[in-house]
Amino acid sequence: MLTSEWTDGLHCALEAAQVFLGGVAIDVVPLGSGHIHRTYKISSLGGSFLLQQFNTRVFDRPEQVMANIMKVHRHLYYEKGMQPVLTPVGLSSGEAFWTDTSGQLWRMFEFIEGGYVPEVVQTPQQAYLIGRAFGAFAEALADFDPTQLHEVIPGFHDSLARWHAFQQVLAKDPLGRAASAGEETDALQRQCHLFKTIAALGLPQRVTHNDAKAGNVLLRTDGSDFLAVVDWDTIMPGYVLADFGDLVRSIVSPVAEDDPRIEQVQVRLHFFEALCQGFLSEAHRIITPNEHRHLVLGAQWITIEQAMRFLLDYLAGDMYYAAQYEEHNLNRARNQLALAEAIQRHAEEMQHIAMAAPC
Ligand code: GN1
Ligand code: MG
Repeated sequence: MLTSEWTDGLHCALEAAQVFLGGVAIDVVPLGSGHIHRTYKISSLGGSFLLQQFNTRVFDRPEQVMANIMKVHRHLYYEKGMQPVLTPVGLSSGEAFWTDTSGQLWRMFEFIEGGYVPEVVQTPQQAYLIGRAFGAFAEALADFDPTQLHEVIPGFHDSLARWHAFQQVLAKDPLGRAASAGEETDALQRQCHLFKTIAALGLPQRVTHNDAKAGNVLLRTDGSDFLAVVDWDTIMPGYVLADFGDLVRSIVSPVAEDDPRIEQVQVRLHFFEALCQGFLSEAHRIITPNEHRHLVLGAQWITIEQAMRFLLDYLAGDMYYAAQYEEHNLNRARNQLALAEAIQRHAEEMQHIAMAAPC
């Protein structure tokens, strides 16, 4: 049975869709599993669209997000001829957002047809294609000046600042949850030296996606190729290691990031190899030797950072990542810590594989 919140959501989404499309929307269906926005597929007489209720708590500078997306769209579509490519649909007034009567922001994109997103990556071929999609994305953006983009979430991958914030929340312990997360907190404590190592590498700033997880690539339904990289909200200046790290984090484990069966978390080395082959087959033209040498370190870094983000949110009371049950964010943190440990155990083999891939 539909909850009233859900029904209201559909009703509001349809109203927003009519505003964007001048009244020709005919159907609305909830879509996707993102943590941040609410997403709907809109069918209309003029084709299909993706509509989102935009989360202004996470992105408090929505105009900057859309300004970045427009610039990246122009670069990829007009200068690189990338197709299909994420394409925003504005209002007839030219504005990117519509604000409803309750103050919620809505935005729209063209719907990219013929694709699917695997929830958990099931074959090395999928890992290869997802790697290639993000490798091509990085390559196509390598000549785009990162200073042209807004830093939409300042310090997004500043792990040292996040570590500081984590310790503050831990000390306050607003919900009395710290006692139930003692082991996880200790594990983070043991790993946080990596944050300093990464900051000291002197890596080049590039235009990066910053949410380069497998779920943000559309694959062709027939499995023959990738279609497009989506979810561009966090595109901003960053390190290529962060994107590669998110790819590893979301591809090598056979279970989803919130699976509580942490004994099932492991590194599937042949998936990692396929990912490296795919990513570097495109990105080898732009990656520096220093970046190449540190790809595996990037995977460890981002996985630990993600564990810290989940654990911080658990301690803070699930303010950022939607939690379906009380220990959801704690389980996410446990899962990611187990993955970081597995990556560390296999680091030597992974390094060998990454260096053997074409570059
Ligand atoms: C969030 O909403 P989604 O799933 O696209 C988060 C990412 C995390 C990811 C973990 C803006 O992305 O950074 O890696 O959850 N996005 C933001 O699944 O914080
Ligand atoms: Mg995202």
